[in-house]
This record gives sequence, C-alpha cells and structure tokens, in this order.
Amino acid sequence: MTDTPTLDRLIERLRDEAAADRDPEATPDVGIVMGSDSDLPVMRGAHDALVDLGFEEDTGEGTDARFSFESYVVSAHRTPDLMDVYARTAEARGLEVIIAGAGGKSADLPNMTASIAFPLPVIGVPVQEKSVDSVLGMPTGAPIVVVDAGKSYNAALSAVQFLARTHPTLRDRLVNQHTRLREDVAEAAERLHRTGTPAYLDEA
Ligand code: RP5
Repeated sequence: MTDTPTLDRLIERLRDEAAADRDPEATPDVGIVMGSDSDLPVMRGAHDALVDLGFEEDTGEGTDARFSFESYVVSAHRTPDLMDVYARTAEARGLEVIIAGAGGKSADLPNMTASIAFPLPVIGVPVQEKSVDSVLGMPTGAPIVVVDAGKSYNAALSAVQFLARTHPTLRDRLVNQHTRLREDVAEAAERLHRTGTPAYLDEA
C-alpha cells in the first residue's frame, strides 16, 4: 500500500518511461488523451478505428501487436502538470502521434498538448460543436491538425496515415479498408437500384 497520490505516481511513471531506453517497436505508437472520461463515448471512435486497423491497446503490460496505442484522461485545467509531462515526454516515450480530444468552450487540451509536444504531430478532436473554435484556433507557427466535432474515428485514420509513410504494412491496411468502404457504397447502389426505394427501406 503506497501513500503516494495517484497523480504523482502517474507523472513519475511517464517520466520514468521517457528516461528508460525502451525498444521503440515495443512502445505505443499512438497516444489518445482526453480532457475527461465523459469524453470517452466520443473519443471511443479513435479506439475503434485503430482496432479496425489491427492496433492493440497497451494497458501497461505491452502487447504482442507490432502497432499499439495507449489511452489516458489528461485535463488541461484540472491537471496542467500531468498535461505538461504527458506532452513533454511523449516523443521520448516512443509515441509518433497524439490524438487529443476535449469538450466545452475552453477545450485547451489539444492545442496546449500540440504546443508542448512539438514537433510531434497532434490531431485535435473537438468533442462538442462548441469546442471547434477553441481547438482550431492556433496562432501562426503553432500547428495542430483538427477534425470536425466528434470525428475521432477520422482522427485515428489521419494518425495512421502519418505512420503509414514509414510503415508500408499500415499503408496496405488503410488501402484495404478504403477499398471495403468503396465496395459497401457500390453494394448499396446496386441493391437500391435493383430493389427500388420502398423495398430497400423495408429491408433496412
Ligand atoms: C473538458 O470539459 C472535457 O474535455 C470535457 O469535455 C468537459 C467536461 O468535463 P467533465 O466536467 O465531464 O469532467 O475539459
């Protein structure tokens, strides 16, 4: 039983991981952070996209998969110290890209994480419509990539696009997934055309 508060232990662990000489192939490639666990229903899309593309979630024990990701709640306003350490150690911990989501009107986690983690790319997800301006609004010279409100699935696809530049396997997985999506559209087109509108709607 330890008396050390969880927040301090978490910060210490991130620092220790950054200092350790870990095999880059064994560390998570993508970091998912969100301002609150209440963001999870929206941010789950990023998890789902990565799993669809063969990534595994590393919950601290490592994974057998070559490509993995991790998930944390990091509040810019309630735990700025945790946000700072997460972003500052991200590159040394082996992350290649961060997906950061936050809601509310003051959705500062994505943009502050991008500022601190630079030059690591950060993809921001406005969890709500009213968060879009806050996540988008970065001054010249302080880059962030942002998806539309709630589009965390696309944020993960963009993250994998970055990784795919140096990992042909991921490029193939993206192309295969895209091909499947195109086929889905073609199948719907064919079915609608052949069954007609009323029967198509009845089948739905
Ligand atoms: C933001 O405030 C979080 O990203 C969340 O979307 C919102 C509300 O947070 P909780 O009050 O639910 O923790 O920082």
